Amino acid sequence: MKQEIKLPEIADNLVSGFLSRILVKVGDVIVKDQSVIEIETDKAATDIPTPIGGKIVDIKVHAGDEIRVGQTIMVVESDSPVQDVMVRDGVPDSVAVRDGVPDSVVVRDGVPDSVVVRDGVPASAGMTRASSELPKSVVIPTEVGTPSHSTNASVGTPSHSTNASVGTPSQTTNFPAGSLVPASPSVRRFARELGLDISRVKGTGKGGRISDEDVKAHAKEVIQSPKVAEFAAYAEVPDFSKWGPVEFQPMSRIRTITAESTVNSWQTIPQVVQFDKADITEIEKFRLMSKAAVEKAGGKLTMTAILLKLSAMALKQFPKFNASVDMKNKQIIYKNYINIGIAVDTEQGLLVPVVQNVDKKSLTQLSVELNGIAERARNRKLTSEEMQGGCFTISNLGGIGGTSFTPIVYPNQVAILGVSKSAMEPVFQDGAFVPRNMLPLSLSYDHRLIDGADGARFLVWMCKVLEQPFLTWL
Ligand code: CAO
Repeated sequence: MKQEIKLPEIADNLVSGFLSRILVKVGDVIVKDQSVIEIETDKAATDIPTPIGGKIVDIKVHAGDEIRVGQTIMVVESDSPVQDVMVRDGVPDSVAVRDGVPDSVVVRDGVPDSVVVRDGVPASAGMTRASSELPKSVVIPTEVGTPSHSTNASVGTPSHSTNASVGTPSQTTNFPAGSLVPASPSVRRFARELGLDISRVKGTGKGGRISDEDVKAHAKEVIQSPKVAEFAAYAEVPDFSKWGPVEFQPMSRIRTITAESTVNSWQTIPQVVQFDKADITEIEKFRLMSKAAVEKAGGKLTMTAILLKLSAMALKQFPKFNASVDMKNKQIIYKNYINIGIAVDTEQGLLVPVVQNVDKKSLTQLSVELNGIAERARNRKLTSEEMQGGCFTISNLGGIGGTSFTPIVYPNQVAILGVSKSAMEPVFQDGAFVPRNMLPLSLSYDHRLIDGADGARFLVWMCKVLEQPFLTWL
């Protein structure tokens, strides 16, 4: 009996694809699930399997054709009835899959041939169910043996996440790598999306069959692993005592939070740093002149206090910098208040207390408040309220030294101002070199929201206002 093989559904909302290759010819005897053509979409190149076996009597399509879902591809002489085949993400529901890779896909360097890679990033890379549903502060480590194309969450992340499963509870591998794991393609796909190695999942079904629930249970186990919670499970460290004496010190709470927060930022925020230098010669004269008056009020008029004041003005001028990116709901949250975090170096580590409503306070008030929170931070007297609600952060390392650095944007903020040590420099002005006090600034920002031109404008504005503060009167 002659039967038609049609193009099955490949992925959600995909109605057609381009035929890149025909993998069989008229007269071939094919078996069920054998790949017969290769379809290319804007996402990937995918092998299409036949839902029935038989002898090919006609091929209705040509390489280069655009083929629509449901269109007849070929005709076979077969006794078995055609069953619907669902192909999603390149994995037909009935194709045997090893380690998340369909049997029919050639794998080179860990990347299946059929995955289109652009600029070193698989075309399917992006926000996954896994990354959008997981708690913000927890990173699910990528497991060893998971094909790199399927681990969206790991694209562009530091390499420490690539062998993260070492030492996690999922160490108990149920199936040796390369063996056939009893799980349906949709379950495999789900595990892949979570960045999990299916061969490590314990199947609770008949004959060890793995279900969605088993994958979820495994993911939960990985997340709740104490080592993951402490971010110490990215990779097992070598035994350094092989090369010399070592000492162990448990990580403090502050160090742990700093590690978690910086990893979270580094992995979720694409950051760009803009550099500039401000001529603070005049403002420095003003600072020294006004120091005594501020001291009388109980404050210390430093460059940090001045930058607090001017940053609040800049945030009003450039509201994008006073916003947060909410990828889950695809929205930008603009704040109508201005709270600025100040990085404080303490013996226990870095703390970032927040000065509230900076725009509503005078320079003297800010100097007093800054003095107070920096002191409370160093004496470990900050309340949890004083550590919350920051919209933007200033990190001034100029009291210590250095010519420039690249601060890391705090999670849920979009920019941070780094300040290095000011110094007298020869500046070419009106045909001659003149000594000017120059302050190096670096602005790290979240490129998801802020474009390069925005970053440059913000910093140029800050420099201008530091040079001529009366510009803010206009
Ligand atoms: N260039 C030159 N001198 C500077 C300066 C700069 N950018 N910033 C501060 N100074 C000077 C101050 O004027 C002060 O000099 P005097 O004692 O002669 O007046 C001296 O350095 C010390 O300043 P300070 O630290 O007491 O006060 P501050 O308000 O400038 O800074 C604070 C407060 C809390 C920001 C700072 O003490 C601090 O902890 N800095 C470290 C921040 C940090 O660790 N950042 C890294 C975080 S990771 O991104």
